[in-house]
Parts: sequence; structure tokens; C-alpha cells
Amino acid sequence: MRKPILARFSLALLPTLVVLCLSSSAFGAATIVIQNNDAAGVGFNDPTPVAPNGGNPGTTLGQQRLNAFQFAANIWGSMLNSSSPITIRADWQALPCSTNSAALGSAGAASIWRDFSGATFPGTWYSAALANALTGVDLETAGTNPQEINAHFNVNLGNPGCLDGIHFYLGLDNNHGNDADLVTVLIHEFSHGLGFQTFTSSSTGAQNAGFPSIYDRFLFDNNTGKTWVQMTDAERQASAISVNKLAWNGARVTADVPSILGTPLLRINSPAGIAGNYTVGTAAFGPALSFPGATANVTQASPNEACSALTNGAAMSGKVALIDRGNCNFTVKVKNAQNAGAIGVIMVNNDAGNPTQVVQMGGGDGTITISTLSVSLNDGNIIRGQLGTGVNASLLANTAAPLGVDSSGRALLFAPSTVAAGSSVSHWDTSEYPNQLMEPNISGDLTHSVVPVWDLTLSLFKDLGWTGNKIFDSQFFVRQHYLDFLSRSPDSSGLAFWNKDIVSCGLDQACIEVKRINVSAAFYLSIEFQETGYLVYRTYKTAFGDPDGQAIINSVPTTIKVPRVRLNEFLPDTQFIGQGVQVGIGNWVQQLENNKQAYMLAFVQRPSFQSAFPSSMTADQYVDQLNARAGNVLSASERSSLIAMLGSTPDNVSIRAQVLRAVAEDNDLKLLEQNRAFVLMQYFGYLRRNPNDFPDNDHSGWKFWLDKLDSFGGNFVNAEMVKAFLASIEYQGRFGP
Ligand SMILES: [Ca+2]
Ligand SMILES: [Ca+2]
Ligand SMILES: [Ca+2]
Repeated sequence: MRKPILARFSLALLPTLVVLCLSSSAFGAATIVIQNNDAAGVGFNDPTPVAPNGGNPGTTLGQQRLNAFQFAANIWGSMLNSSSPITIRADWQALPCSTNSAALGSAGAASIWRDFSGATFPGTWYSAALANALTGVDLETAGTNPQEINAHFNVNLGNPGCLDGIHFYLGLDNNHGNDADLVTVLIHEFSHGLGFQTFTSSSTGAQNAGFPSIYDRFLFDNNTGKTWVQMTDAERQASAISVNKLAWNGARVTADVPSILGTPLLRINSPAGIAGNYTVGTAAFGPALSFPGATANVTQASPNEACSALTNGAAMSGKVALIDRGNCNFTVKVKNAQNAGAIGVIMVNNDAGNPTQVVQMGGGDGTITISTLSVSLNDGNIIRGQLGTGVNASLLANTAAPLGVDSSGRALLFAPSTVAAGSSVSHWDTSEYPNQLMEPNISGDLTHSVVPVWDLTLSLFKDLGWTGNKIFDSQFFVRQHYLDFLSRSPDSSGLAFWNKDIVSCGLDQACIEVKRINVSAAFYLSIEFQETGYLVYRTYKTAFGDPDGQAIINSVPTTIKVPRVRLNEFLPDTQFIGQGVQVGIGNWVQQLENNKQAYMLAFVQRPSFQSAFPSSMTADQYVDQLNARAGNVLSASERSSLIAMLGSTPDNVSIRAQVLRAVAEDNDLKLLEQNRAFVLMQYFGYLRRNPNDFPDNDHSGWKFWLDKLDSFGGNFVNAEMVKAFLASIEYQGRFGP
């Protein structure tokens, strides 16, 4: 059953858009097609010459608009599964405007469907795109309106009388400054068209032709304890204006809320006299705070207002900068601190007349990658007064007590006391932090990510019935590599750096695939991994040698030498060496050195090591056994110098630790084991299992890839090794559907 709803666009206060998806790749993603519905010379066909900008290669205004549309469409298309194409019919029109506000755009489902094969509920309306995905065919290919989504965008934005001076930023890199980021607006509007909307009237409570929307099944009112499908029209009418009471009762969203939503928090960890949580203001620029956030010692910026390059940059590296408000824009101050190596900023208010007041910080600068919180003048002075003895602070989102949820942890929806046409009910409540893509207003600090741990949109789609995989979100992809290979959360600048590397491909899908592979391999090849995880691998090899394993080679069961270290040993040991180490940030070299020393000292005192290397061993025996197990990597002079180190006290644990480390860090060993460890890390990093764990039952897979990598001289691109693991169902299955 089809119903056209051409007049029922969701209207976002800032933007609205249309999207179209098509089925495509081997992994079940969807293809979204933008259908240009503009007349010659206007909108997408506007021939005004423009310079390529922010990764958008278009040379006319119309082409850049179209590129931005396709870029935003690809974000959803790469992630959502649909065997049926999704078409978005889009155009540029004069939409409602005033000097101070504007509808950026509007979009919504072009038609709605119920009681089709594959529908998850009977008698329930679904957007055309979702209906197609669920039923497995394009329900409407014929006729004059085969599109799934309609979208209109504001052609006058930025002109006099239409949000004067605020234009659409057409770059693809989110570096929008004070302008409205078109890609963000498009992702938002496409989301409405894909299903983030009710087809029930928020002003009257009346259902469309007497049937509820799939969206309505998850609308829960805390006043009545009912969902919208359980209510009368009058009850729904009241629910649509039940401030802070209307919540999303979907399992996926509620499960993901604790990893996404929080409360911005400045916590002083030490000294004890001023430790605690401080009242803060937030910034409209820079990355949203996360959990566990950034923790470091606090250092006063010099000059205090940081309106010019800092003169104490050396002291600022890896620290939280304390900066005074005043004399220049917040973004200028924070950028200067970032340039000096700060990992966060505490902005101190300068209003002596209101010494307890906290300000919200406006402005836009897409190149800012560190987080900023503001405190009152009084609190700033309290912190400043302790800098002499050392202040340690954390800037984080407190996920234990999130904003924007009800008492059961369900995310709140936008239900203002007066119905806002096009906005009420079909958005998240504005109180949510970090700001969400699907709040009614487009915030300047939104990323282009639509998945946990930043955003709830994909989670809501899954509640509606969509399937999709968050590993195709580029920012999520990068973050996962920090967790899998470096055993830590990303630092904000590193996350931005690698994400930018992928996003810089723009619309070029082949480029994106190559970049994802190279970025992925870069984590294995990074100094940080080579000095932590790879050192753990070599330490086990040096201590215990290679055990026997089984592999089928040319159909013959064969005994081969396999890596000794197992995943349950590798992970805690790697975390131990990597504790507090973020290469390039703060005093990481010394921290790494300290960790290595402590690790080796502990390692030689483990029972497993002591039974393999009894204290009765002579210096020669100790060194020779390590050297033999490492693969005879010591030269004669290397060997004799290590024996000399042990001298007459070969059972001294600290010298034993130094010798173990010296062999494990031998350059010949590093070269010898590079490929074997690289293949092992495909299993540890991507699959989070040992090479011979289920669904494998021996080392045949590990040996296959080792032989292939060896045959290509270690070139992982030509061997197509990283590519194969990234594309594997086992890897992708960790993150979807
Ligand atoms: Ca269609
Ligand atoms: Ca918000
Ligand atoms: Ca050597």
C-alpha cells in the first residue's frame, strides 16, 4: 500500500535535504543517487565560476553543490544496506528566510508504504527507502515520481534578508568556520528522508490515514507511560508538547546512549585542596568532549590571553592550557594553544563584575582539534593559585550522568511546549551533549560521523529496521585502529589527522579504499606500535622461542614454527608498555623508556621465565639461550658485551632484564620477525583472536598469509593482505549489521 506524501516534508530549522540510496558492493552497502531537479542555469545548474575548496573539486557553484550532495549521500550509502537503489530528487528554491534565521533546507520521504512483504509490523507506515530495503525490491520504479526522498535547499542563504552573510560552506572537510556546513545539513536532511520522522501530525495527533508510523512505535511518553501507538489522537497531541517527557524507547539507541551522551565536565584531580568538579561552559568549535577525555597537568599560557603565538610553547606540550578571556576570539586563543602542543584549554572568564559567571564560547574553526571548557573568574583564580605546586585536570564528558535522557536512560526527543512545525518530535532534544546531528538546530561542532561513539542516528535507524555497519564511518574506522593496535583511545589530533587522510579522497571511492588500507597498515607500522606491541611479540620470542604448530600445506598436514605470544598475553603486556605513551605528545620518550624498563624487570621475574631460565645459569648460558630462541641475532661482539654485563652476577634480575631487552631490541631480530608479526597482528588486531582459534583450527591461515607476504617482499599492498582482512566478514561482523 503506497501513499504519496509530497506535501509532508520534514522542515529543519536550519537544513533539510533529500537522499537516494542504491544497492552496491559485496558488503551490502547502498547506492544513493542524487537526481538534479533544477531548471537550467539555477541551483545545481548554476554556472557561476567558483574555486575548488575544502576538497570539493567543482569549478561552478552548481557542480560544487552537487558534489556536496553526493558526498553526504555516500556517507549513508557506504554504511546502510539496501539491495534497492535510493533516489533523492533535489532542487534549490527560495525557502523561508529572515535576516536572522532561515530554513536551510527540507527533506522527507517521497512516499510511505505499509503492509508490504518484509514489513516488520503490520498496519504501519515506513519511508519508501526503508520499505525498499526491507522488502528487497524497489517498490516504485515506474511513473513520474520514482524517487524515495524529496529535498529542497535554500538558494538564497547568505543574501540580504536571508541569514545575512551566513553562506553554505561547500567544502567536504567540515572546515566551515562561521558558515553553515552544507554536508552536515545534508546528512541531517537525508536522515529524515531515510526514516527519522513521524508521519503522524504533531499538531493534532492524527495518524496518516489512520495508521501509525514505524517511528511512532518507539515514541514513549513518560507522563502517560504509553507509546504513540497506544494513544488516542488527543493523547498524542499532548505528548508532542510534553517538554522533557517524550523519549525514544528503542533498544539500540538506549544501549548506545551510555557510550555517546554525557555532561561536559572539568574535573580537577589534584592537588587535593581544590580537587573536584567545576561548573563549565562549552565551545561551539573543536571536538566534543569524550570519555575518558583528556587528562594532563595545567600550565598558564604566556601571554595570558593567548591572542598571539605562545612564548612558553616548550612547557605547553602535552598540557592543558589556562587562558584568560578577552581581546581576541576564543578560536584564536585555542588555536594558539593547540599550535604550542596543548591537548586542551581551560578558558577563564574576565568579568570581574560577575565573578561566578560561566560563558558559552561561540565561533568556528574546523582546524581546532582540542577541547575547550570555560570556568568563572573565581574558579579560574582558584586553579591559577595552585599552578606553582602543580594542578592536574581532566576535560571529559561524564557519561555516568548524561544530559538529555529520561530517568530510564532513554534519549529525549524534541517536544517544545508549542509545536514547531517540521521540528517537533522528529528530532532529538536540544539538551543532549555532545550535540547530536538530529537535534533541530545544526551545531557548529558536529562532525560528519553518524555512529557511536559520537552520534545516535545509525542507532535509531537500526531500531527502525535498517541494517548497516559503522566500520564504514571513517572517523569510527580510525578510532577502532587506536583501540585494536595501540590499545588506547585516540588523541584528538591523531584522530583528526588520519580521518582527514581518508576524507580527503572526497567522492573518489577507489581512493577511499586505498586510503583505508594504508591508514590501517600505518597503525601496525607506527613507531608507537613497533615500540609497544611489536616489542612484546619479540620479547616472548626471545624468551621462549617458537613453539610447533600445525598447518595444511599443499594438502599435507605439516608441523611448522609459529609465534609464541597469545592474544591474552599480548593485550595486557602491550597496554603495560603503552601506559601514558602517545607518540609526539608530552614527554612520551621518557615515559616509554620507564615502561620498558619496568616491563622487562617484571618479565624476568615471572614464574614462566624463571623456570625457563633458572638462576643457576651462567652468563654464557643465559645469553646463548636467549640468542638461540631469538634466532641467533647477536653478532660475536653483541654476545660478548651482554655476557660481560652479567659478569659474575648472572642471576641479578635487573641485569637479566637489561639483557633480555637488548636481545629483544636487536635490529636483526626486528627485521627477521617483521612479516611474521605483521601477519599475527592481522589476527590479533582485526579479528581479536589467535590465528588457530575458531573458525580456524590450526595455523594454515597464518602460514598462507605469511608465505604470500614473504613472496611480495613484505609489501602488504601487493599481497592484498590488509585489504583482505578489512574486507573479511569476520572483521566487519564485529561492527554490524
Ligand atoms: Ca524508486
Ligand atoms: Ca545539544
Ligand atoms: Ca644483532
